[in-house]
Amino acid sequence: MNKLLKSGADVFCISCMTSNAPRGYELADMIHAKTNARVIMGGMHPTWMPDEALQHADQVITGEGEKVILDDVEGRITDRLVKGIPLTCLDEAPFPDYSILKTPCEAADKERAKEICRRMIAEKLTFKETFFFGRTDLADDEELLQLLHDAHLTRVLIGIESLNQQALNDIHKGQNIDNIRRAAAACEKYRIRMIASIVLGLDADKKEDMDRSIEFARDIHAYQLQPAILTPFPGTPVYEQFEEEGRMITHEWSRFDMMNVTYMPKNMSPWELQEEFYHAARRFYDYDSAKIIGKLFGKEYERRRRRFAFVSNLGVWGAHVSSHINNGNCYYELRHYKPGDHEMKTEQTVNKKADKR
Ligand code: B12
Repeated sequence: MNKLLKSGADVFCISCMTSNAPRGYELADMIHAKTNARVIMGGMHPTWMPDEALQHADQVITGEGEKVILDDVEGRITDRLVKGIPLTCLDEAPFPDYSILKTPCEAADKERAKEICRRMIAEKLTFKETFFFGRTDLADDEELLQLLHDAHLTRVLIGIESLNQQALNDIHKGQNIDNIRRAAAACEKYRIRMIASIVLGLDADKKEDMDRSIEFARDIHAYQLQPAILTPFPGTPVYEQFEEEGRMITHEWSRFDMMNVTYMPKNMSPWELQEEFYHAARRFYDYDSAKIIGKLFGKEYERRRRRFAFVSNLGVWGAHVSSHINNGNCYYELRHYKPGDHEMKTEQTVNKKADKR
């Protein structure tokens, strides 16, 4: 950062998701304190909380930045709050060079995806492996699966979310369990390893549902599990709903990273839900399942999976130990949070108080 501060730059652009917004604000304040540079902020969080971001930035650009960023940086736009203009065609973007993607790109357009894979293969734009986001309807297209494999797109994140159909309906996820099974089998056939993403804490979900989802992910030979605690991000309907129902238990944005409980769940306490997150990691990453992965995808992946198992068990253990130590850490606060309590005091709040002293 010091190097950047001394660079003589006259504009700094900072992008923030919710969980790193506090750090973004800290950097913006530091830039203002040490330089005369202008700070422009954008991204998910400033888009939904522009007034908050404007307390630290000179200008905030909401929504998509490409079409306005140049005018803004070069001083032709001077409003403090700037509304981005959506791109309809990637070629309208000033930079970087997206020439490989010549026509409008639709993420769910399979023919377009095939075209991109073919170009990647023909122009040798492949890496050892590349990770991508996919949907269960991949299973219907063997040609696409083969091309993905050949372009080394061999690790795919698919949102299973829940095995409870009511919970799936509540989040408008148009898929069912059979779709997921079929997608997993199809990926396995083409040696594409699946990362199963599961949301923990949907209102319709009970503990048993979450346990079933983890079992299911093991059953379909998912290579990785991405358990995500339901996180009501500002700007989303679920955030509005939980605010209205008085269920938010913290507004410390750094905790909004899908790994920490930030609201009062419907069917359990916040700590029980946090424990489910650890439980998911521990159940999924065990040494037996590493062996199965080794048989399916090779020894290298078995070794990687063993490392995952080790690291996740270590993390689980660390969080559990912390939850018993009353030094203001977030796990302790979460474990001891009672319905009706005020907002959780977290490490950050405690540290800020300590800084003031
Ligand atoms: C790809 C992706 C990732 C990738 C790459 C992340 C990255 N840093 O680039 C990986 C897999 C690493 C990842 C990780 C995480 N992700 Co992610 N990810 C996405 C995903 C699918 C697409 C993001 C993307 O690239 N969009 C395309 C680009 C072009 O759009 P964009 O980033 O929004 O930027 C545009 C505008 O916002 C604006 N803009 C952005 N920054 C700036 C800055 C300035 C100055 C200006 C003017 C404009 C501007 O202009 C851009 C161009 O139009 C989104 C979901 C989605 N559909 O958006 C989730 C998403 C962004 N991820 C999310 C989260 C929570 C995470 C993690 C915290 C998860 C975790 N627990 O680890 C980590 C954080 C990692 C990190 N520190 O960056 C959340 C963020 C929600 C929020 N409000 O904070 C999202 C929205 C998914 C969700 N759950 O809803 N992620």
